[in-house]
Amino acid sequence: MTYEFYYWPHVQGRGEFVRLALEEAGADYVDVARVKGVEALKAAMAVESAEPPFAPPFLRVGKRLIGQTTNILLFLGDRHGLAPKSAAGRLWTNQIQLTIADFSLEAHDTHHPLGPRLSFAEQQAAAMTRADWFRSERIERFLAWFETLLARNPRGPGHLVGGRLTYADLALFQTVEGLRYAFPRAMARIEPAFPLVVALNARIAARPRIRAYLGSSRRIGFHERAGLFRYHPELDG
Ligand SMILES: N[C@@H](CCC(=O)N[C@@H](CS)C(=O)NCC(=O)O)C(=O)O
Repeated sequence: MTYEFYYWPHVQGRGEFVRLALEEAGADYVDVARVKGVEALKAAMAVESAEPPFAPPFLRVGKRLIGQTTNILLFLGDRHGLAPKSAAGRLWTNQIQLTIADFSLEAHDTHHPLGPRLSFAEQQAAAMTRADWFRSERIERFLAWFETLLARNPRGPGHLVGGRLTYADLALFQTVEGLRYAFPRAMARIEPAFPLVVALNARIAARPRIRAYLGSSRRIGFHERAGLFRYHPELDG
């Protein structure tokens, strides 16, 4: 079965968490808007359904449209062995993923603290205040939590959950990569204190399917003006 994945073309955004899971799973999928254009995405959203998604990303599985990034990952985790099988393990992985969603939204809010209707220039003063807090407190608070999970994992520090890769490992990888892109100076200062997170990142990047994906044209690059993680030198430091 071929999944149809729907997200804004040319943007990593939240869609990238799903793309990474699809790629690691070796799933058969079409990134619809990248192939057919954004109109195909809008058309899928406009279809009358009793269960329409609120916003991209969403995944078509047969007749079903599954929305919300974390919910899509819950589904893919079960289907493709990217999550534990037990209810407790699935819940814990979901909890970690929701925290990654919080973290990446806070990263987004550094460049657009007043929302997407105003340009960066129009909200630069607020962005600098928000970014200062993010850099001085929030990055460390989140990374310390992930470092603790790795250190306390009864199956060892190789993964966030249990002894095998989960979608949460992939999502943390994407988040750390995004932070390195958006806050290179801050991350160079902060990340050495979190060696288990750094080591996990390196292992994810070296996984054969992930390495192949990152080197392919399917991987959209980070961008200064699009996505959750954007580089503005004024916000780094
Ligand atoms: N919590 C949702 C957020 C979805 C979301 O905000 N999608 C953005 C793109 S990343 C969008 O297109 N939003 C349109 C809107 O909110 O009207 C998720 O994780 O999927």
